[in-house]
Amino acid sequence: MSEVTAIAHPNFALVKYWGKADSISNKPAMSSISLTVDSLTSTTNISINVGSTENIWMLNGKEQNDLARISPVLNYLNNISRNNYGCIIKSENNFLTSAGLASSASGIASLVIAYNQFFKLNMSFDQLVEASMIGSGSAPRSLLSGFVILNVEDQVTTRTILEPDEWPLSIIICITDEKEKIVSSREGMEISRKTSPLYQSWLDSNKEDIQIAKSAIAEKNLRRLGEVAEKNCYMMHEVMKTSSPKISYMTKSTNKCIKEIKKIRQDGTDLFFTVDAGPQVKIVCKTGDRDLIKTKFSNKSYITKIMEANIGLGARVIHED
Ligand code: 2P0
Repeated sequence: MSEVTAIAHPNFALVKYWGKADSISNKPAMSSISLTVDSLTSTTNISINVGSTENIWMLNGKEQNDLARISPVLNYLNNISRNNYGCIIKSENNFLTSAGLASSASGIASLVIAYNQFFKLNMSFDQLVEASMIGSGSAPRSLLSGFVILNVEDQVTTRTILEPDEWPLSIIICITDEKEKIVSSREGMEISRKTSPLYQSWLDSNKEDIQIAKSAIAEKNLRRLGEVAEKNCYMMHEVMKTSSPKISYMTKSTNKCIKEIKKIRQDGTDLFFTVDAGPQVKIVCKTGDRDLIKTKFSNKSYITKIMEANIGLGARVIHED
């Protein structure tokens, strides 16, 4: 085989991961629930770097000097494949990289799936989870479709709770700032774990948030899911803000966007928001309400771009040659 390409979508957490239990396996300190987002894509193409044992990583067309972000994953995979080849790894995102849209989750998930296929490793699902997690604690969720739970209570388990076609929801992504973030999630969550006085209560509230979100998803109750997702989102951002140094991913534009969402809800449309490690606002709504909601944001000066998506599929191979 001369090359393999795999695709993965980012996932947005409704009950979020912010803090690690272990920085080597990169195991999250809390469980999380996400939804996989279909129109945003990371693709990774793998081929052999003929005549060399060196790995080359191209991200969005640019050769990366520093492979630190993917080296631990490649080491894990190389230990299974025991190959002596260098690889050329070409990763492309069709959306903003490192701006709070979960590009590392989809990037790593697509890399793991492409590598597994290229070297015919037949890795078990648990191994795929383990490899992905080493690269990004949220990446195992991008292996799967729909609403996904990453449970870390005893052992790590990852599974789809609800498939995309079981509850037709849409996601509207309001981009408020296209710059790459200054504090990476990895740095930020370590700062929070070590310094935020709210970190322990953030951990303690995780079980209950997971239970509420799971039952809201089972009931397909958008209002109840929205309440717990917004509460969980605010709490994560409070943990960030009370860290030392303070971490602020939300901006004035983020807050203006949230204010408009609350107004739309007051006017009778069911929707909710979530915000991750970046200033962009993700809205979850019924697919039938999507166009109406989009028009409410079409002329807002604090939004630079609006993207839309439905709930998507897990990581998969799309091409092999
Ligand atoms: C999440 N985030 O649950 C949370 C919400 C951002 C805010 O997982 O250090 O890129 O590589 O495990 O997975 C982003 O963190 O961090 C993230 P690492 P990752 O989606």
